[in-house]
Amino acid sequence: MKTILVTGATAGFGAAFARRLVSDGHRVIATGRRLERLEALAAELGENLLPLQLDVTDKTAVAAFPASLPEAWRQIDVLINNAGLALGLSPAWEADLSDWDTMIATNVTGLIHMTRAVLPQMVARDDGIILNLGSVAGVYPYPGGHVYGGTKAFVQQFSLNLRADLVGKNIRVTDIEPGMVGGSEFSKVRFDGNEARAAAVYAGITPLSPEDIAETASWLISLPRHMNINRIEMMPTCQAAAAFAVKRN
Ligand code: NDP
Ligand code: 8X3
Repeated sequence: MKTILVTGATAGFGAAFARRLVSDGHRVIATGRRLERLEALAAELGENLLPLQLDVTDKTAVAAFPASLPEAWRQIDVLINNAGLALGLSPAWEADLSDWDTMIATNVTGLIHMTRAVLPQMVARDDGIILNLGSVAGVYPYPGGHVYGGTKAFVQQFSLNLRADLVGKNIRVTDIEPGMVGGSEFSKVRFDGNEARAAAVYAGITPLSPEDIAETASWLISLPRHMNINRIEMMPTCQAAAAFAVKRN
């Protein structure tokens, strides 16, 4: 049984990680800003889920978080840096600067502070797993992806660079890089609560599901200690990387 800290467990992938990993026999510390959602998960999943409110952009709270855990939960075996968001899809020259700041504060600064808070105890034990949620948006550009894609490119390179520091240690780091995943609040958040616009993103296709991403995390966590998967890029079969933009006269 591992103790697994999941950020952003109030919806989407994070809630799917909690359900799958508790059913795999692990214990999950489920965090996010909407405490009532975490408490509902605890009511559903029982004593192996610990619901705790945490905003990853609150640097002080993140730094204090590991030591503030109940003693029996203080050894974090797996950190899943999942909390993240895309805001808007306007071209760069029209994008809202505060949206850009929020994406960087959450997807980049939140993720690195969370990692820095948990990593020392993993190094001291020479054991641990960090799963970061990157995206195909960090590899392939698309119109309106600007800062969101930039944050996910950061997550990929940060993940690879962590392994450079950790070489020789039994601490694994994987960047999980999904393409289109439905069944989460991702597009609703991106389009500022516009449900119709969010639904249109997945109209007529079968995207990946949060459960598919949880299946991947479950597999990664089950691997032998000596085996590090650096990156996993995954897409639904309805999606492929095939776009070069060409503007003709
Ligand atoms: P959701 O919007 O469904 O979930 C995002 C989660 O992040 C929520 O639980 C939200 O909780 C949490 N979150 C947002 N801001 C903060 C914050 N400041 N502090 C703590 N938690 C926060 O999206 P997904 O499940 O789809 O996305 C999960 C991750 O996967 C993200 O990093 C996303 O970029 C990435 N991803 C998503 C893809 C997709 O197509 N869906 C594809 C590739 C990657 P709360 O608001 O309660 O705090
Ligand atoms: C989410 C996938 O293609 O909307 O990271 O950027 S995409």
